[in-house]
Amino acid sequence: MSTLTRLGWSSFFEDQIAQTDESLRFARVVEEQRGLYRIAGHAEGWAEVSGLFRHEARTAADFPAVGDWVCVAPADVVTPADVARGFSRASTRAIIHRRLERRSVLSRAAAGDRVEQQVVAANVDTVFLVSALAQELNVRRIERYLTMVWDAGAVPVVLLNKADLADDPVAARESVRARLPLIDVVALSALSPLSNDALDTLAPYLRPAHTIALLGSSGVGKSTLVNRLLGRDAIAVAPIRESDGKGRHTTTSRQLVELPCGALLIDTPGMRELHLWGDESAVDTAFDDVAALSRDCRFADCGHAGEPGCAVQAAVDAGRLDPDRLANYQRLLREAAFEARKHDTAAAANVKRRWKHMTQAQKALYKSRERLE
Ligand SMILES: Nc1nc2c(ncn2[C@@H]2O[C@H](COP(=O)(O)OP(=O)(O)OP(=O)(O)O)[C@@H](O)[C@H]2O)c(=O)[nH]1
Ligand SMILES: [Mg+2]
Ligand SMILES: [Zn+2]
Repeated sequence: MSTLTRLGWSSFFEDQIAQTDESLRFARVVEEQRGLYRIAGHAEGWAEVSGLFRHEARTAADFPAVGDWVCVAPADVVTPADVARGFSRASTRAIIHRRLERRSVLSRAAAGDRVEQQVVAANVDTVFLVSALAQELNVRRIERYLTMVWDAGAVPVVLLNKADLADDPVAARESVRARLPLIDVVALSALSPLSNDALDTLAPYLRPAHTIALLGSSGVGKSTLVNRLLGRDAIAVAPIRESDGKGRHTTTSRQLVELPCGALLIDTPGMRELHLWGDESAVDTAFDDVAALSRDCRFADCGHAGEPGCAVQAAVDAGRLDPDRLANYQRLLREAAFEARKHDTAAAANVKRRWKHMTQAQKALYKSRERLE
């Protein structure tokens, strides 16, 4: 397998470069740290985007993210010969001139002054949605993420980690399975070697050049699982705080690692709550001050637009809430509701696409089972 193929290159990307300069080199972003990108492929090491790239980018989502394929100019590439001549990879940065179109993209709503789309991972085939059996499972929440993963163009798999802490992990898994009949659901413990049962279910996904992103709240054990699958401790994990059983946001950057089996795993920092882009509750998180005030409104469905007994409007009148902030909140809620409706009208198409994904995944599953037998 060529280096690029090993890293997940496919005809989807090949087709995008048919007419471009042959001298360009291609690489995949395997790590991102504050505007610097570690790349692998035709070029290796750290890279940054060109001035023109930066100039033309309209939103944060336009910039490369882990999993993206990018073009770098050959002059910028540090070859092994350059290194032999004394060029150090640390001091020479490749320049990224272009990001190829994404086959799939996982985004979340990033909370700041305003809610912005933040790309969590690009060109992902499968998403391992990780929950911990230590806490009470919220299947409705998992269901919502499933839809969003499908909409992002990836196939979701539900991983129930920390089976060692559950009274009856098999029953827990079966009840989730009953609710989500189309989805592979695995109960496992990342602290011990995976059971044959867990490996059987995961094997079809853990195949060469297949990109898998791990998503889930902080502390559910995503990095521990990556280390388990890697067979070594490559990523730092931290103990759960005793006081509240919550994680500490140990992982702070996203990174793609190649497993011995050839699958490509993207570890992501846990979100306090998993708020994917297009999720109305993401707006509430970014505006939790407004959301908290609105609990005191007389009507549960108060639109904070002149209704009697509106606690939010009262806070604005009293100068305790910036009216611009309220306006932003309302605009974003409308946008999120619009997005949700759009998804509803596209429901038929989604179901079709979902089935296509499912049948593809099922096919792969049966094929790999044949191989295993
Ligand atoms: N009992 C038990 N503990 C686990 C298991 N998997 C992970 N842990 C522990 O849970 C804690 C958090 O694990 P991490 O892997 O850092 O969690 P994470 O999801 O990567 O967290 P963030 O990086 O903050 O998003 C660590 O103390 C792990 O040792 C498991 O299967 N069983
Ligand atoms: Mg982690
Ligand atoms: Zn109100």
